[in-house]
Amino acid sequence: MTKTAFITGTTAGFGEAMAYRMAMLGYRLVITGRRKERLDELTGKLCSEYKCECVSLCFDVRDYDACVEAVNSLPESFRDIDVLVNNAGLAAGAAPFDESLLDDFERMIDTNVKGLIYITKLLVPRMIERKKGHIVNISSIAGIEVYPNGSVYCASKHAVNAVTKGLRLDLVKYGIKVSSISPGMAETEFSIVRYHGDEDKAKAVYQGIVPLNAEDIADTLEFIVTRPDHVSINDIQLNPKQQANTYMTYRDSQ
Ligand code: NDP
Ligand code: 8X3
Repeated sequence: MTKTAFITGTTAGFGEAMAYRMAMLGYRLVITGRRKERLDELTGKLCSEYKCECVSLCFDVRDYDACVEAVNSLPESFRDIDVLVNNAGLAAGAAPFDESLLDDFERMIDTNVKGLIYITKLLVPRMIERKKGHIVNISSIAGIEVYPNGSVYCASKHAVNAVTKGLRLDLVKYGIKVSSISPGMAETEFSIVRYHGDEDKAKAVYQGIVPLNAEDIADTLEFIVTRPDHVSINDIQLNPKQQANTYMTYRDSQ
């Protein structure tokens, strides 16, 4: 029986790579994001290259009514979600708290925390009814450690970890697994978004190191969802070899 995965934020980075990987593993897919052209392109490739049955939903996870409308629009055959990957997220800005923009703080909390909660709240009831399902939240090393100039991004990922642990406690009785992946520095569109489109600043983040890439995260998701039914992976934290923690990175030029 074909399983269904619902992945948020598939128009770039980790989400896109995880969509391809889940298609390769034979899943039927619900892919989401705000950029319709990218969703259409990805849907086309998933269908033609992997013969994947795929539905794309274009909406903003910060907008609860849009989340409801999107989930309600799913065809019946896509409503039983076996794996939910809460991936959509961002960092906005990297500055001391007092110099940061309130709007950036709100975007991070609304996307990384409230968006994850909205989607999970909408999809969990059917998992409970079916007494099966697996939720994989994309957290971050920033959910474990706090670094200078990252207070609210780190707060958002600490919140993701609290929600992950709370869900695990509340859903264990239904046989639903709850996991998280906590990557360190990975080169995607993440830093371009964080620096508000400044590509030079984004590139500098990875100067002198070999960062993680989206395939590394897809590998991690594959490991998590292919364990035997009795095994639940709580969290996998992975870093580039040159990153010791959130603020100690050994660069080639050093
Ligand atoms: P990218 O910027 O490459 O991708 C982010 C994805 O999230 C895009 O598909 C984007 O789609 C989607 N997204 C962002 N905001 C919204 C929104 N409001 N509504 C719907 N979709 C949204 O970043 P990554 O792939 O690197 O990041 C994915 C996740 O991994 C994030 O949660 C991030 O915090 C986390 N992470 C990233 C790390 C890194 O170093 N790259 C390390 C650790 C964790 P669209 O713009 O089309 O809406
Ligand atoms: C992104 C990882 O620590 O570079 O979540 O901000 S970090």
